[in-house]
Amino acid sequence: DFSKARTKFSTPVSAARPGEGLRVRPLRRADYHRGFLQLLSQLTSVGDVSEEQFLKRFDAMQACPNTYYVTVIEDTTNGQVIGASTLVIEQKFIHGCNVRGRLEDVVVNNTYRGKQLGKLIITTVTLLAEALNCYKMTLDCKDRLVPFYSTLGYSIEKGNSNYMQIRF
Ligand code: 16G
Repeated sequence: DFSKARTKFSTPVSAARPGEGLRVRPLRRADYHRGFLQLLSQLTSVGDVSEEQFLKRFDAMQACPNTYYVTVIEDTTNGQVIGASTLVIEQKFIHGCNVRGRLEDVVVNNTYRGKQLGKLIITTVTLLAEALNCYKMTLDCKDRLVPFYSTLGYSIEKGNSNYMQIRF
């Protein structure tokens, strides 16, 4: 089948070569008008977020240096943000005052399936975490996504993978 053959033999996508008409870059303030929040609503509830609220949060993240790395994929043909993921760097005392990476809010517009964009955005921020000297990178995900994340090098740590929460 054609799409399988393409995946197998074409050059793998990378942040530098994400595919025709696509661009990988950090989130910008103007992305409020480029469908960033609409994209996130494919992941979970976003709520009514005004431009003012968005910019305030964006600035608050920028004010924490070396902590929030929100990466997006833009479709340059229509200027829309069609993929996103966030790397959060958590400072620790443990492991010699090391840092841990957290992979958050990964989403690819569902009309752009089959272009390896999930893989692209995750490998991009995973490499970034490694480059920033994180001793590990973690994520939580739905059961059905475990096989997918496994293909990208993530694994369930036996005895230490109970995702627990308290909601407020
Ligand atoms: C998933 C996401 C997490 C996101 C959460 C939202 C990844 C790897 N995991 O767990 O980052 O914040 O969903 O769900 O993207 P919630 O609205 O139930 O908190």
